[in-house]
Amino acid sequence: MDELLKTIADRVIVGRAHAASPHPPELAGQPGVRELVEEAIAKGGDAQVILQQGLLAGMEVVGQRFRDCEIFIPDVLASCQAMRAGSELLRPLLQEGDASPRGKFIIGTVKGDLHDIGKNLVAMMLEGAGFEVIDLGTNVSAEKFIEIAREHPGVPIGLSALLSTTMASMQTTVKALLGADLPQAPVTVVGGAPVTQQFADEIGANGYAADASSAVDVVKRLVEQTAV
Ligand code: B1M
Repeated sequence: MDELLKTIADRVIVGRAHAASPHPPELAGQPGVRELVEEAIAKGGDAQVILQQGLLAGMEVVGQRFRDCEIFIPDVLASCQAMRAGSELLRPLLQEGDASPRGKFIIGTVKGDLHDIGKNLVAMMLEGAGFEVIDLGTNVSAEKFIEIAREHPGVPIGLSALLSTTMASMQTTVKALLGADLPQAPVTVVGGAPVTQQFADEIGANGYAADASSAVDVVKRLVEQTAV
């Protein structure tokens, strides 16, 4: 299984989504992330392990290479497609288990920010924990968050930001939600690579989560607190 997980990570890095893909040409005819994840599942691999040690391990390297200017946006997009081909297969498995209905959860990536892989994982894990997720997508304005918060009073709202520049949008959005005339006070959870607990406290967010698994714990805790 270790070798298979390593190959999955390698195929995420080179952006090989599936066997029929022409990219990259030197791997023509060879399995992509989709087939390899199918194989790992068929061999009884744990969905969390495949996600962490296969897909996310690959994305970690992609992030380092992008930062070091060894690869460029088209390469990163190919890796994102490969990551998606695998995570879609894992989605139903990550949703098994403790999935008793727990209410709704709103999530979006803040205005100016197009990164959605982390946000999608958070949404997937919350669905897995029994939440009905309302996913607003990326580049979501403060006005849109307020509109949806008004339609769904008291439902916790997750904001994701991946750029240091869009942390300002996150701050603006939380401030706008707190200042909006909503039927119930908004409950916000923030996260994304540049976001920290300290920043969450500074902007008045109710919760911060460093990764998708801890987002589930934070949201559950906030829901319990608001129900008391
Ligand atoms: Co972008 N990008 N990118 N990029 N990109 C980063 C974020 C960057 C760190 C790369 C780098 O330079 N090292 C850098 C930001 C630097 C900074 O601001 N500090 C960067 C840049 C600069 C840019 C552009 C400006 C590049 C350019 O155009 N010159 C541009 C901006 C576009 C925009 O948004 N307006 C850009 C574009 C892109 C692509 C479109 C090519 C692509 C995004 C495709 C997509 O998402 N559909 C992309 C990608 C893929 C990355 C990297 C390589 C990977 C991000 C990722 O998906 N990671 C990234 C480098 C890196 O992060 N190391 C980078 C995997 C994902 C699972 O992790 O998103 O962190 P992450 O999510 C985690 C946690 O953060 C947390 O849980 C998740 C799962 O554990 N989490 C939450 C996330 N949201 C949460 C919400 C929560 C709780 C937890 O509660 C609600």
